[in-house]
Amino acid sequence: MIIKPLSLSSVFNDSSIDKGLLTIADKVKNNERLTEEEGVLLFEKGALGFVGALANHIAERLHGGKVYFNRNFHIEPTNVCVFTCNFCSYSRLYKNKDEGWELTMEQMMDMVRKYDGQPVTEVHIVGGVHPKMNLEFFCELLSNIRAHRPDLHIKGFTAVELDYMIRKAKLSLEEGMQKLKEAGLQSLPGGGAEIFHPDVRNVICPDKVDGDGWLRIHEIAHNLGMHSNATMLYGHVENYGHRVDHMSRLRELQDKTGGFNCFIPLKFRNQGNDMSHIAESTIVEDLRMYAIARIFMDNFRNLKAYWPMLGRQTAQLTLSFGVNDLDGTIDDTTKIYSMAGAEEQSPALSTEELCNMIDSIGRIPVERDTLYNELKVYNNDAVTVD
Ligand code: V47
Ligand code: SF4
Repeated sequence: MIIKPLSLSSVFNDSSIDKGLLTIADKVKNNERLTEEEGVLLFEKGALGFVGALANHIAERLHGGKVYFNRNFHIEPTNVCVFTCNFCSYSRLYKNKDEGWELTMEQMMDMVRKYDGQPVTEVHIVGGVHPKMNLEFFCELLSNIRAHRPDLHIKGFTAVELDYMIRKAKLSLEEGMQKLKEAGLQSLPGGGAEIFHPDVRNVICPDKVDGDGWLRIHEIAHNLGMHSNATMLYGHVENYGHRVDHMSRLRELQDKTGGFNCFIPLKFRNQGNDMSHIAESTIVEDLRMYAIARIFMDNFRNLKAYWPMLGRQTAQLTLSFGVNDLDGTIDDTTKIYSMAGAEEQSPALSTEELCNMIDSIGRIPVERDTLYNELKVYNNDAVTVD
């Protein structure tokens, strides 16, 4: 079934729309930046159809009908973690490490070797912050992967993991990042950002790197020529002002460095953590979140819906609300979201399934690499994958 979102012109013909929202629609038409106040107004008053029409207009202006995905897998070295984020269903404290996992170098290299001869282009490394897995260990992992599979792009370690391992090695952030880059690190994933504002951060994840620290590490990575992603964990105790503040700070850094590849709103999932009493956001609120991110983040070309967290059906819906990227095939190599109650208990999609998700709503599937270079455009009606 082809989904046809509302056009931007239909918004101007609707006499019931608030004046402030019409000013925003005008700005979108003229490709102008929104203020933070306008961002909050969109959250407070923008109906789903309205924000969807604006977001879809922007996505089509940037990407035509193209939707990106990649072929990737994850390595999660451990879920043992020194931090105590209240939303996390995945980690185990060091004193309870027997309930968790700690992969050895050999086990991780076996995971890499499993993909020998397969056309995966990216490995995403992310995990808990283990007090005994240090900078040296991870540099060795990076060089081993680089030596075994030089064509695989290594996207690894959140700013939270990096901050801890570099400080523990008693290096400056610049020195630590340089060392990791030399060992083979090419990009940073967007995790650990959560909500930057201290009023929220001190409630949901008080003991890990703060918002300024997260941004600083990404700025250093960008200055070293690496790219990175940015996330925002939404739908818990934050208000709309906190979301806009978070996006605004990312927008500011992107103006400065241009180093972010994409923005990824992450929906809070409430099973098995200390915030289980908080209801999850509705699908309507999720779609509004994606659409408003697309409208507000005018210097981020790519907006990603991470399907293992949203579930494939909601992820497919986001493609009509400004999203142009679905992440990757994953191959059942991540546990972060299945442990938090996501629909996808063993997340894996074949390239064919991803292409069909995109093609069946009238969009064009495009396989990309980590840096959004196009590898293959699947523009036939019947998608066949080699
Ligand atoms: O920082 C943890 C989130 C993140 C929960 O860069 C939760 O391409 C919802 O950032 N409910 C780590 N979210 C994963 C991540 C990521 C994932 C996919 C792609 C990329 C990328 C980055 O997972 C954490 C936290 O924000 N998270 N627990 C939870 N209960
Ligand atoms: Fe540790 Fe990351 Fe979980 Fe926080 S979100 S407890 S840093 S694994």
